[in-house]
Amino acid sequence: MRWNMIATWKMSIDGVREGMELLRKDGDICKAVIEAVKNVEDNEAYSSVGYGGLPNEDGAVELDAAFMDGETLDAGGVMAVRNIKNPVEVAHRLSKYRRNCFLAGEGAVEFARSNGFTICEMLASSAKIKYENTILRGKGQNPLEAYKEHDTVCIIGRDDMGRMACGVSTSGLFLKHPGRVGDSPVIGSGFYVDSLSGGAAATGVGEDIMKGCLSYEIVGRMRRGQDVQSACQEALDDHIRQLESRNHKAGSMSVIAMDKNGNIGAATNLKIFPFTAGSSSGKCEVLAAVNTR
Ligand code: SD4
Repeated sequence: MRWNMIATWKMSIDGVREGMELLRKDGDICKAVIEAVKNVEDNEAYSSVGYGGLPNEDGAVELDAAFMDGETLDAGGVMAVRNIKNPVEVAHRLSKYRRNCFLAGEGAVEFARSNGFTICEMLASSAKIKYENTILRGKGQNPLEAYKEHDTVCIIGRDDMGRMACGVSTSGLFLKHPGRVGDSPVIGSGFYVDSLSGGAAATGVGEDIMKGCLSYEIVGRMRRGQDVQSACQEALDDHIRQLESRNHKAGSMSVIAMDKNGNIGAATNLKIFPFTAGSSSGKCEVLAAVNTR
């Protein structure tokens, strides 16, 4: 089956539906991917992305996001930004430049402000309560661990002509150090897409994902002719083995990928990693990744 969109976690299902609808009407895969990611960013219920995201150790929500156009290889990202409503939109704008494509902290926020992007408080009351419960009473989500059942949103899209794009967005690890940057906005680690080969993206413990440049590794395998599912499984498995050979117990890591023809794959070292896939024919499904361990 050929798909037009693959996205991390079940939480992305409404975004994928919205993105697919837009692709049918408008035909622009970049816009479709951005709208799909924004749908997740705007939903307060998801405590790992955008509004509703859990804060860092100072109680501030700091977001990472990136965008890549698989046709041109244009890529941009924002890192550790506060008060930006839809960081993926800013990442998309930055991807249009030849220089200054990845901006961090205040410089990124200043760019967003002066270019008319919406600036607002991103700490939702639900996230503030979880923060206070954890700090004061040690209850709830474990700090500095990936989330259970949802996490970073990563979406890879492909139109029926084969143009591909990828968007990612996250609030990163709960109670992270201010300024901490995960894999998500780091090209080749959290995401990579090339319409001539395919795209891949990762979710989980960013520090461990970055050590394997996992997304680029998966796309490289597809470029060399490996099929999308075994590229996901073998890249993840080899990387975990590399970490273990240095006595490093790997944190949770899950990957999704789509090849240049719209075939999809996914792998995880979690017991369960649900992901979403959509097609321009209106089909939208939640599927389970292959566990490599
Ligand atoms: C990161 N891979 O920042 C992302 C995801 C995350 O809790 O941390 N989610 O490491």
